[in-house]
Amino acid sequence: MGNIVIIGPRGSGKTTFLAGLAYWPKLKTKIKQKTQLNVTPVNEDTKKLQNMAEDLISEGESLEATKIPTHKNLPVFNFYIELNQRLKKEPEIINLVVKDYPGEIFDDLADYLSQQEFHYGIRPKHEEFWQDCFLPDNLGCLILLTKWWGKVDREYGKSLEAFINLMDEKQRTKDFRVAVAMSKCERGELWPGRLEPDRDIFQRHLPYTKSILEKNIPKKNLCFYAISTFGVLGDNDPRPNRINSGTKSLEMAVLREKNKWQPYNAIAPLYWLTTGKKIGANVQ
Ligand SMILES: Nc1nc2c(ncn2[C@@H]2O[C@H](COP(=O)(O)OP(=O)(O)O)[C@@H](O)[C@H]2O)c(=O)[nH]1
Ligand SMILES: [Mg+2]
Repeated sequence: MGNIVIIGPRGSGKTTFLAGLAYWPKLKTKIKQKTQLNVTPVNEDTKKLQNMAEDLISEGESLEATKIPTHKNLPVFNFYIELNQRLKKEPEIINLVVKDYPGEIFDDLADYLSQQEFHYGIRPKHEEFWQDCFLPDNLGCLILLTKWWGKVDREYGKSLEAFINLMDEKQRTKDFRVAVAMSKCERGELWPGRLEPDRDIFQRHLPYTKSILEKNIPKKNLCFYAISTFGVLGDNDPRPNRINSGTKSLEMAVLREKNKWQPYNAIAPLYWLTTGKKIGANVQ
């Protein structure tokens, strides 16, 4: 069993990412026919997510509760994943258990750092989530980041510094895997950098954030990814499979062509977080 959590700012695509995974068995595209992957939603929360996936992805609906639930009544998503890799006779099984933390948990990290610097002893907001996050049976977390311009490098860096302090305090610095992903990487400025996100996305656009992570997390426990739940229109058609919905905010988008839907790189970060082994983005 691999337990992980997903954190990231509000609107970074966390819930949509999980909805994409839950929807995988229902996906009817060419790519699905040559799939190496079987994903089965196991428990009620995950089946509910699967039922809502189409609305979440095509209509841009939000699953998030208006009020932050406590960590005890957060939905827990459980996926049974079979991965058929070439040259291997038996499929590899991953029993993934994921919690999708509300965006506020990440967004409030920066406040915690500034308070802590001035008033030693102040406990972070959402302490119970951080305790839950660093429980010993939790293998690691997927951090979804979504912006790359202006002051955001500083902001992300500060938030992650607070995150690292908490990880340290809970004595998980040595054995907690951290996968940091730029989400929605079908966006034109990011797509060419997806093959080496470490260098071409993070080093280039978020060097401060990257340096904070690299300074504090052992190399074997840190990995950078580019992912996109919506993906592009085809292997030879890099146009984003997305329409900006525009009604709510600039960051809101919906899927453009359902029958060409192919998420990009959903499995590699989950696989690494649960097994510590790397696979390519082409395993779909
Ligand atoms: N362009 C693009 N938009 C996405 C992608 N994934 C999610 N979104 C959009 O980002 C917005 C926020 O997504 P959501 O999953 O609710 O974010 P959360 O707050 O992190 O759970 C929604 O409008 C989604 O449709 C993606 O891969 N590409
Ligand atoms: Mg959400």
